[in-house]
Formats: sequence, C-alpha cells, structure tokens
Amino acid sequence: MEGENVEVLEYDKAYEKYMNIIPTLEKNKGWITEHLVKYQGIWLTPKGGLKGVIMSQQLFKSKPNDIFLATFPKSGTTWFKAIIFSIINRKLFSPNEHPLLNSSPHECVPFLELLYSNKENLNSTLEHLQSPRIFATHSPYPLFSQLLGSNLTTSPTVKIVYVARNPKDVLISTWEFTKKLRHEANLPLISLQEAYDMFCQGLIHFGSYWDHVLGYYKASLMYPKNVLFLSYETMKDDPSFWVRKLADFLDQGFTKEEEGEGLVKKILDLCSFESLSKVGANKSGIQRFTSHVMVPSSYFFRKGVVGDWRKYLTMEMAQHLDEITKCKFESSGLSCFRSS
Ligand code: PAP
Repeated sequence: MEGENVEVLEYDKAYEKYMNIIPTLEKNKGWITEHLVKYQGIWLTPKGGLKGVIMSQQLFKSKPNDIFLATFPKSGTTWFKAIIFSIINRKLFSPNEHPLLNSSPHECVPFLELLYSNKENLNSTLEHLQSPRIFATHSPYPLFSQLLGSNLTTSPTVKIVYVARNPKDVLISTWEFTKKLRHEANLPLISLQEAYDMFCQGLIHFGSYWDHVLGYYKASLMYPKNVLFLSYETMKDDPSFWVRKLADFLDQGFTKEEEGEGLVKKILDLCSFESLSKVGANKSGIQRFTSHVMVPSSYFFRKGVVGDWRKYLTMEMAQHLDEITKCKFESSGLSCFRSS
C-alpha cells in the first residue's frame, strides 16, 4: 500500500543508527540472551528488543485507528492477542474457518519490535494487515509513546490495551521460558535464586517490571479513552465481563443479536488455554524471534493459571516481592495483585 512500505534506504539508515548505538550502551547479564543492554533506561535484548525499538522508533508510521496490545513479557500476550483479534475480526470469519484454528496468535497479531527488526518480512506483513491494524508491543510506555509521534492527545482514536499480570507468576513464567531457550542456545542455566535477584533489581528484558506496569497505568489515568488497563487475573476471574468491556473500549461492543448468539462465550472458548494449546500450529509451529532465535509456539502455552508461583517461591521470596510491589505501586493508587 502506498505510503506504508519502508524503503530500503530508509531501513538501512535506521539500521546504521542501531549499529552505532550498540557499543555505547551499558551491558549486563541477560535471561534469553547472554547480555542485555540499557537503552533510555530500559533493559533490552540486543538483537530483538533494542533493534526492534530503534528501528520502529524511526520507521513506524502510526494510523489513527491502530490498536496496540502492550504487555510486559509473560503477562498474557498470547491470550489477549487471540481475544482482541477475535473481537475485531468477528464478522470476517465463520467459527469453523477461523485463523486461530490454523495459526498461532503470534502470526495473527505481530509484535512491533520483531516486525521492525526483520527487514525481509516487514513490508509484506504491513501490506497484509487489515484495518484496524492490531500490533503487540513489549516496549515500556516512555519508549512506546515515541512511536505515536507525540502524546495521545494528538492521536485520539489510537487504542492501547495494557495487560498486567502479578509479578510472581511473571517471574516464574519467564524463568521457565528462559530455561528452555537457554538450554537450546547452549547457555548455562540461570538458577531460580539468580532469576529472582535479577527480577527484583529490574534487570530483565523490557524491565523493570514495576516501571513497565506503572508507566501504562499512569497513561490509562491520563488518557482513559485511549488506554485500557486490564489484568490477567481479573480476566481469569470474570472473562465475560471483561471481554465485553474490552469490546466496548475498542468501539466494537457486542450487539443484542451477537449476545443472543452467545458470541462472547464463543470467543472466550476459542481463545481459552485449553482450545489454543490443542491447535496444531501452537503445538508444533515455530515463531521466528530474530534471524538467530526461533521459538517453538508450544513454549507460549505452559499452564495458563493464576498462582503457579506457589510451587516455586519460598515464603520469604514471595513476601519480599509483595513488599516491592506495594512500595512501588502504593502512591499511584494501583491496587491489583494483593491476593494473587
Ligand atoms: P509473551 O509475552 O512472551 O508473548 P505470554 O503469552 O504473555 O508470552 O506468556 C505466556 C503465558 O501465558 C504462559 O503462562 P504460564 O507460564 O504461567 O503458564 C502461558 O501458559 C499463558 N497463556 C498462553 N495462552 C493462554 C490462554 N489462552 N489463556 C491463559 N493463559 C495463557
């Protein structure tokens, strides 16, 4: 489509900026990759995260009705990609021919950072996206908001859905995911104690976790029409209520006829952990993260429950994480995760 394609020269210029920045950045130990680098105060993987952030900051052209799903990694991205995609495209597909029955939610909704770090697929992916376009991002709000050019008051119809998950489950989900990838990359495994220490220090890709959640929470208070703040736990608790809220927020509220057909339940069933984890593409497909890192789709489906951290963390670890969370969130009024 005219005006959407990224020219080769434009891409190469942005890539040069990325290459020039890398050697100037502070480095530390990584989870998925050997190292993380610090860019504008955020820890990022050098090839996927940093490259994607710098490339998208320079090349992404926002459209007025774009929808963004923003998450800290392992907070429910796969699930919410499926839900948002199903809400938005519900008139296009019959229940038996739905793309989510044959492809991963990650193929239906691209990650901005991965899309822009991958020159080969960029234009073809952009060309195939239906309007309204749906993107996912792990970028913290201060980095992400740079993509929109200015602040949200100048993009009144852009919608951002932020999903937060309790930090203890995020830690365990990330640690389990990381273990598999490090094993495949022949990197030494990180012990749970070490992962816990790094998490508490904010040393994690796209971290710190707490700054990430707070950034979007504050944006949701400032721009309530543009930013909806949800949590994995509340969606688990009352999915029908929150899917309706989400659809209303996206200006795609369910009609009486759709309610009568039980569409909310159909969408929730299609996107449930039980259904998606049985889809062939999610059992045996592969997601390409960077030119070097390929991730089996099945790694995005582990348990999908609230409170699995109880099987891993000592009481002291859990209490300390709760204290950090209370301390970081208290003054903002953010009160979720007290009982998770
Ligand atoms: P990402 O941010 O790296 O894309 P993301 O999808 O947020 O990953 O995290 C995967 C987590 O969501 C896993 O949690 P667990 O490790 O605690 O089990 C995964 O099981 C869970 N998940 C994936 N799909 C669903 C779903 N349909 N419903 C609920 N949870 C899900």
